[in-house]
Amino acid sequence: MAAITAPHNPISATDFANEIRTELKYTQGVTPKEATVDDVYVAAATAVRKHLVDSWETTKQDMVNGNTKAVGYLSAEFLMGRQLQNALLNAGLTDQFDAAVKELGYDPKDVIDAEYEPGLGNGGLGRLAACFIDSLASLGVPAFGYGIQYQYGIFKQKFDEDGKQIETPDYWLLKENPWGHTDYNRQVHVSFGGKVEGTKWVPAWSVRAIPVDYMVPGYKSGRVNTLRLWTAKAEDELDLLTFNKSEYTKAVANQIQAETITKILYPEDSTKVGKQLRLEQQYFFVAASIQDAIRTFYPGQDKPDLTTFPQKICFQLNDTHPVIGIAELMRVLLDDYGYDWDTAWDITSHTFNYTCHTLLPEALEQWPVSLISELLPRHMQIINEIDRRFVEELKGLTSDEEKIDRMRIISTDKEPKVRMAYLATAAGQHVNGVAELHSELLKDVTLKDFSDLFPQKFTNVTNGVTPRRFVKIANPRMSDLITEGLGTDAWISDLEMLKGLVPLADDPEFVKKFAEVKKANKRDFAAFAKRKYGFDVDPNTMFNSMIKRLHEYKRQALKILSVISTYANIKSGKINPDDLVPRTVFFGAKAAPGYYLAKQTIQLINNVSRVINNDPAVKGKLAVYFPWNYNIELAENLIPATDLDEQISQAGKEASGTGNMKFALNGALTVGTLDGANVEIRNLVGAENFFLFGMNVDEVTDLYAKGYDTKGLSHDYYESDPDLKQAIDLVADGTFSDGDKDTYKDLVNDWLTKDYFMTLADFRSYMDIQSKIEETYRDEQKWARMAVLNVANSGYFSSDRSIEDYLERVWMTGPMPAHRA
Ligand code: 26V
Repeated sequence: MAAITAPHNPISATDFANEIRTELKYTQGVTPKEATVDDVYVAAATAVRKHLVDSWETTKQDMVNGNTKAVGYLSAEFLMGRQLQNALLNAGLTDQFDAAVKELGYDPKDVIDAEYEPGLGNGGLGRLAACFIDSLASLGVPAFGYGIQYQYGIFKQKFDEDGKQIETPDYWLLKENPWGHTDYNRQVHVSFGGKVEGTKWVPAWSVRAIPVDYMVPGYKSGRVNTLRLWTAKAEDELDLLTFNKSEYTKAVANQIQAETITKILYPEDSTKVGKQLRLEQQYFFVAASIQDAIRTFYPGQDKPDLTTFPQKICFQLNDTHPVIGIAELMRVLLDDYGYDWDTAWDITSHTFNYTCHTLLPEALEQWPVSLISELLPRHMQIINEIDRRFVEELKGLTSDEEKIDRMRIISTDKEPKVRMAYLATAAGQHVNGVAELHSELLKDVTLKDFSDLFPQKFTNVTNGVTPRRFVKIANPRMSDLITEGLGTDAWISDLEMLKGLVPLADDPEFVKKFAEVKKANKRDFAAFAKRKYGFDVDPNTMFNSMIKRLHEYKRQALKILSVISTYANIKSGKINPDDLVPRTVFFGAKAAPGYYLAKQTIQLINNVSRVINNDPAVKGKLAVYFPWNYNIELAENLIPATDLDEQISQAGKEASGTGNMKFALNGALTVGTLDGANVEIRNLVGAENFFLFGMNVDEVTDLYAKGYDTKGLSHDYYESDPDLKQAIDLVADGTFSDGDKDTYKDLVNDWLTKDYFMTLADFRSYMDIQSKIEETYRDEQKWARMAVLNVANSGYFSSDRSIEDYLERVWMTGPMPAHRA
């Protein structure tokens, strides 16, 4: 059966303008004359939504009535980005919108710009979830995204006059949110605390979980899935009895306690936060989602046959955050539906799969048994039993007692903890890493004992990104050129078709056009940077970007030290500035509020930027900009304008990276280490089209074995490399802190005594590759040709391909048959 491809929407621009007018009147209550651009945005969003409602409805019906297993993507983060352009694209209304809005007297760009970007995620993990639900819908796979409707997203970042990061709250719901539909009629209840009597849980308190539903329209699939984000409300909004006694504060206490659960996204990423509230958040959203899945797939049934549950839906655990769901499904089956342990376990273990997104041991969550016992006493009982039975199973597989001890779900230390990654691995059908190298390291290091005994559970699914948002929408010029080159726009849903561009890399005409697209994108970005940040960016320089969370392992320090070194060598005359390729370096990065060294690095970058940009000696040769509050919007603007992308993490630390894929797909060349998905990018685009430097995983391991971080070996690198020494000395001597020698002393001290992520050890190799980069860049034609080859060979990194891999290797399901009215 041919898949349905949503036709270009047949309505005219004039009709769409009328629909917007109708929404202005009936939704916003304003006349076109009174309307502001914010009104027009809400009206347009509401109008587009209505074009998607029919498909949304049929998708839901077909999912429940059909027999294609659905996917429930459980994720504490969904970093969606703005919705309007994506909704227009998938509704086939982009052109009508442009014309209609102009007819109403507005610039379409301003209307798009009126949308406030929701920041319900920290970084790569949350953005991946957003790409995945886009691809699930585009492939026509029945799926729910389940997560949390935080009232405050990731903090807004500003810099103070010293260049320090300041965090301010992100109250995104202050602006109208036309995409989320709060469905009070579909609330469920989630309980906490209390005690167990025998095996009966008597909770102490509960909250209401209210779904806020978002449409997830597929691209040309005719399908619209649902993202369901839960918001917490008190059971009794207000305690009237107390209120009548005039104890107002006490009367609203319940409400405050309940609403705190979904108040704010934890701004941490990869660091320990053993906070009760975080466990409350995790349990809250998975418990609500499990109830929701049961009622969705067994509508109106009091005593459903839940042995069929794994045929209805499988849950993907996006990292350890939703892993408490395993104990919750067991509890529901045992206590609410009366199944025996073996049946309940059989259902549960066939329902969950787990994706690990890290190799940093500190990011693998472990919850103290004491905390779980207090908040979820029945779940702790169940986890104890899972652990006991797991140990029994292990005894049948190995006689190695130490190994069994290492593998226990509940650690045996003084303060025992539940290792959530182990629980997920023991209970789930599959465990996957997010890039080939990462999956290998998971098997060989992080989860080695498990992969030795359960090799069949382990697989890899390399990450991907959605070509709709990150190519078609973000880079319209290049998209048009690709469509022209291939003679079709079918590549947007079949990204491997980009391979068809390979021969065009040898067509000077095409390569020239490609280079012109990049130049135009750079001019656009310069205008955007001026408007938004007041920066005077020179679009005739090389654009060199490093945008990602600020973390030591990602090594923004390496980049800034190299910039300092180049600057110092120009100043001292060692480098003739006329020999340099003029370059503008961009950073975008948020640091977790409690991450001290990361925050010092931010301050250093800002001050290097201030010094360099104000020094006439390097004017026109070297500039550094650090636009604050890095978010999806900035990524969408900067990536298409970038010539050179930095992926310079210490080998073995970045699980995958997804920014690297976005850049390659937009014709930036990568300077990078053999880490995460860089390895696969390099293999596909060709080693000659990738700037490789630095140690590989084995070399890193050897250097640790020699005592690099424990014996202070970094100091040797400092002493023996005059460029490195000079750069670090400038940081230490106050050049970037108005003469104050203390500002960066902890950072400098860390570099010289520990340098766990081996920034100093990789410095020389990083500097050496720069000359090759410059030499290549000087040959415009050559650089552009390499860029074309990067695009042509990166089709593999579509999240559509990732989802196809999950379907085949993990979920064992596929698209629904196309809908027939
Ligand atoms: C961990 C934690 C732990 C404590 C509290 C808050 C919090 C929030 C997020 C995380 C997850 C850290 C793992 C993570 O973000 N991994 C990234 O996942 C990307 C998508 O797979 C991948 O491309 C990046 O390489 C990887 O760092």
